[in-house]
Amino acid sequence: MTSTVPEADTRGGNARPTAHGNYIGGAWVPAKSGKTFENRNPADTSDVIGTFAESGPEDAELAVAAAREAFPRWRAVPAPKRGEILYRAAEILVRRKEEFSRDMTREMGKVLPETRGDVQEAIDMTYYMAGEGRRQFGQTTPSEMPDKFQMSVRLPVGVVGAITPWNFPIAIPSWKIAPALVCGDTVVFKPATDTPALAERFVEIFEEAGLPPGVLNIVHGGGSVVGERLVKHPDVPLISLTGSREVGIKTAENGAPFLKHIHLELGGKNAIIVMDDADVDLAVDGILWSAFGTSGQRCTAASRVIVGSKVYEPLQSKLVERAEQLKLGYGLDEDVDVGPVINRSALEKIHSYTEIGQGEGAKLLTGGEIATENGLDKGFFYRPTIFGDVDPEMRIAQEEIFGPTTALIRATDIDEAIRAANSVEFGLSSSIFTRDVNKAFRAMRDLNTGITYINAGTTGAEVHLPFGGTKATGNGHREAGQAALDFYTEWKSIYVDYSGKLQRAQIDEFESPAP
Ligand code: UN1
Repeated sequence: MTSTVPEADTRGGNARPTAHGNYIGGAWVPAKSGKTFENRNPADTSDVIGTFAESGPEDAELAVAAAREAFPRWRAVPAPKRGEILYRAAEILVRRKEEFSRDMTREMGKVLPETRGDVQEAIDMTYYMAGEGRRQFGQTTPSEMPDKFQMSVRLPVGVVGAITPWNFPIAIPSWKIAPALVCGDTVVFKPATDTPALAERFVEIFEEAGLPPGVLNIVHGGGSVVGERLVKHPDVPLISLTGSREVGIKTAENGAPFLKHIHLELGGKNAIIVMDDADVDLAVDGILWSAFGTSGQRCTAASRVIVGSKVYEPLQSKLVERAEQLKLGYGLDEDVDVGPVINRSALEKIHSYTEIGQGEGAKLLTGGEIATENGLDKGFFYRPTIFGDVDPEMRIAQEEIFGPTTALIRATDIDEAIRAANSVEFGLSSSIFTRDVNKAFRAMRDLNTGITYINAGTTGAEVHLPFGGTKATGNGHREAGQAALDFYTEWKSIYVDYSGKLQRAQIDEFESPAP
């Protein structure tokens, strides 16, 4: 067992012991107040990652002013040329992937293969959006009148406020920043206070790739200060937020008086259905990855498993056995499967749900405790937790826990399974394990989520399809893929009359040529 972390472990790459600041108008500057906050390694809280600008509303103001000033010039840069800068940024990310991945494990805890995946997702997204510089297609269509041409074009909107969480410190920012930039918008980026270092790295690569000053700005600090200032700022017409349902609602309310375009990516309570005809071993692999990867701290985590009555017992015993083999520890140690959770309050919230589940009468099959052995007490570790015989209405089966906790629910047939899966307020991701093509197609149609997987877990979205959910997971927008362009641009319809005379749509009759 090598789960202890040596003090000031520097395998994470570039430690930044001093305040780096905000990036505003092309310069790294401290917060106006001079205040800073410290960020620490969640696997070992004695390891200080660095100190970062603790910004106030005045810093957000400066960043918005810089982004606003940069907008007319940036929107005038031909989209393919904007795409070329993204292409260069992606190349730099490829070069720095290993360093960033190590830094990310140190900063937020998930194990190295997963942080590599996070950086890879940003590489994929940045290349994909670089290509959109040469697409951003509109429509051309015949007019109902002669000698008239018409088309629709996408136009940038203005300054984007991008507010991002800590669980995908580079991937999620890339979902917002890359499409915004290629579409010609400018950005003020407010990353989570738990992952400021990785956010800075992401901004640095755009600086190195030659992005003009002011086009991308970063302001560190709390959501209730910096985030709220962006949402209430009249010069920020677009807000994209990935966060909690509560913050999402507040964001929509605060942005409403300005009629802002608000994209919200909120919670999930995702279910994996395992039918009686499924490959149970494959399902167990999918459940372990989806429930305990990133210590369950994904919007797409499988926090419910709905199991056919014939396979319930074998699945339960295999799953518990495999979960108990998962090794907790520092994510840079190669034999570690599950890293820490992000901070103390997350640890406490996760543990409170164990108590809630027990109070509700669910059977705790494994886990359910804070892990402290072999130096794990230096960080925030929670044992992979499985509840059995869970009623779909219990709180542990309804509320987002955002930790390594999953609930097994019995179902007698596909109808009951789909009903249980849909019986939550969220609608992000879902999955079904079955070998019956009819059941698979039923699930694809009837699982009320933005994403459905067949014979795979609930995580693993790729960047060229839309990402987002139904119901309380969001407000109907999607990110990634072509769908992202719809958020970061507005359509303009253009009519060109070259007849040389007044032609009135819907009024003047077209005279068909005589037969
Ligand atoms: C999230 O959990 O917020 O599909 C994003 C996935 C990842 C992205 C998850 N590619 O799980």
